[in-house]
Amino acid sequence: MYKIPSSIVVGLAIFFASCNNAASSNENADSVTAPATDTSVEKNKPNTDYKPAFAGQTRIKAVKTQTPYEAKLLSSDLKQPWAVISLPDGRLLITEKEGTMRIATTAGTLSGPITGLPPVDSDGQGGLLDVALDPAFTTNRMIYWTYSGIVGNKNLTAVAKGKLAADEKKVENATVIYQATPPFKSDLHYGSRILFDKTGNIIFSTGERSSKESRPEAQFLNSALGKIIRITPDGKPAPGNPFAGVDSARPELYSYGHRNVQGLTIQPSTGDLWEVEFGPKGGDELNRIVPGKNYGWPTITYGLEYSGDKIGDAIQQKAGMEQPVYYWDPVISPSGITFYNGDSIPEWKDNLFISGLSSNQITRLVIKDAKVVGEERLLTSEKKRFRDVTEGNDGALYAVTDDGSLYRIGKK
Ligand SMILES: [Ca+2]
Repeated sequence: MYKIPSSIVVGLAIFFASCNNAASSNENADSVTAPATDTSVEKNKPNTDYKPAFAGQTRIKAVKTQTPYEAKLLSSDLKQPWAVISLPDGRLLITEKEGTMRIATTAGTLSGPITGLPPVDSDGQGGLLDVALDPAFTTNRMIYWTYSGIVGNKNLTAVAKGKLAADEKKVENATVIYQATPPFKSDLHYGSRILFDKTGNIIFSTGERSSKESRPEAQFLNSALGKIIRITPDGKPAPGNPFAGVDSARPELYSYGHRNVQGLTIQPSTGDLWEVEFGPKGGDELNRIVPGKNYGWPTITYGLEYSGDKIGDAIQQKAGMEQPVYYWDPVISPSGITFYNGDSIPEWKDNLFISGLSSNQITRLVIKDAKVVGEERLLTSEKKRFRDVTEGNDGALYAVTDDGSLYRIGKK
């Protein structure tokens, strides 16, 4: 059996003697320390004086993992990985931003690049994004992925499918099944994560492409920007969607009013759909998605423009618009998310794990009855931009970083 050389075992026994505010990097160079009575992991000053809609919506009390665990660096040889998911045999399927995939063993051995995917526009935040397995993957080898597609001199989030060849070197018969129109010329805010729901349909996310011109489309029901979308494996609107039969609304829409959803997962214990999305300066959000609901962007937000200007009417709550279950100010830059469903670290059961980019951490949230009741920051000492996190078939978490690293985080 392959043994991890001790030289690449890092972060040994990260017991987290304390929640280290020095390592919880954010973009606020001028932040000041909050009062000592603050029991949350966040010690930096918020960007705004906005008040939460309910107690516990932000800066919940810190919790600490008690079971000894460790983070192992399995590989540093990925090329800008964007997503990591588990294959039925326990290996990991990883997307790379420039348009290839690789398979990694849980010992960190990487395959060569898997090719055959349609071209991606990998400028800026674009590229090959997330991937999901067909529920019948074991027999049909079908995979589905999201990516930044090129349309003339514009671009958009698209969904494609294809068959992972038996030799695992290419994807066969790649077919584009959905394009999140209208296309727009931007290299920002494509979303995107993709998964299958229990009905065998696909749920995936988009972004609103970031510009002030495209941003209002998050509220438009005739646009696919800033949405969570539910389609069949052939790319048609899925049966039972909330806007089916509503004039001028697209029947593929599932929820709306989103900014840039880069985390999407189903909670195993409840079947609920959860997402995280990037806020602007402040206002990163965790939402529990109810079909047909409006999640508010850009009308309501707990953040500011990057310039510091207020957004819209500077309101945080409005009738008919959903409140986030939780928000962060300063931001954590939430990317992938997964619920831990393993047994090896008992206190992690049904907790949500969030890979963070600018925050250089993996956030652990304890969730009870659809409310956040505790927060912890993991792997802060690694100083990496964590792009995605998933649970392996062995009950450990696996995470990828922008600099090409693959980590295993599990019981020590
Ligand atoms: Ca929102």
